[in-house]
Amino acid sequence: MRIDVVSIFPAFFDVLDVSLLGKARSAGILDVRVHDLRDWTHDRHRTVDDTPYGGGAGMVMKPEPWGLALDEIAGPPAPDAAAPDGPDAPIIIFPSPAGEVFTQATARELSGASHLVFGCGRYEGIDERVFEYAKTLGSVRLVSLGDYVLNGGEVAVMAMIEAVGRLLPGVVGNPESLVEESHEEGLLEYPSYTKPSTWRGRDVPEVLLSGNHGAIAAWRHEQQVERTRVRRPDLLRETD
Ligand code: JEE
Repeated sequence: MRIDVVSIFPAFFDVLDVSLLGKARSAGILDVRVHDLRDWTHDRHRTVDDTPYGGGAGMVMKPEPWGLALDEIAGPPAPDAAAPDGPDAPIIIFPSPAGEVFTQATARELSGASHLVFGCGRYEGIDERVFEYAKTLGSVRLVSLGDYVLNGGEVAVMAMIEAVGRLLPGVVGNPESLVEESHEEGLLEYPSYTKPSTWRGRDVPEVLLSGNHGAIAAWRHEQQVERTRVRRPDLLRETD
């Protein structure tokens, strides 16, 4: 999978080299390229923002650098109007507090693509025409990491790359853990323990030492349901 990231803070993404995904990159499963939006400015101050039409607080990202960056990275607009939803068209993702919420289902959808382009906004966001223009180059998604306010798209994109990257074949070391994840989907995970069996006066639940695999599976499932009921009742309501 090819991933392009456009940001005014490309150094944010340096940590991708040291995480789990660093291995995927060196193994050739993931080709991540990070670009500085200011490379597509032409004025002395490499300006990427301006005041909002209609007034209001803060600054808005200018459309021109974004247009040039997207042309170069996502390919120029195809003469064929159908091309943006073709199999080779990239998925262009803009993190936004006003986007659809990013979930494991979103990660799964994105993990099936061959080319993702992430556009990281800053300030109060990006001129709305950039999103419309991006639709001529690929399939566009505005995605929010969750219902809280960040200062820009970078942290959200980092989370999305990690969530998508670990679904690519050959990235998570143990494919069994992905199988188990899909098994108990929709429930919180069960509690985990390792050695020693007693630590600071606290014992590991006896059933886990019993060797009774049926009893262990039943106990873990029960723990999952109870934790979900207490912490995330929204996950138990079928229609939500
Ligand atoms: C992209 C700029 C900062 C702060 C105005 C008005 C918004 C933009 N889950 C998530 N939270 N925030 C983001 C996110 C934030 C971004 C950008 C993503 C680009 N910013 C910014 C404040 C505002 N506020 C009242 O409603 C809330 C706009 C994000 C993701 N993904």
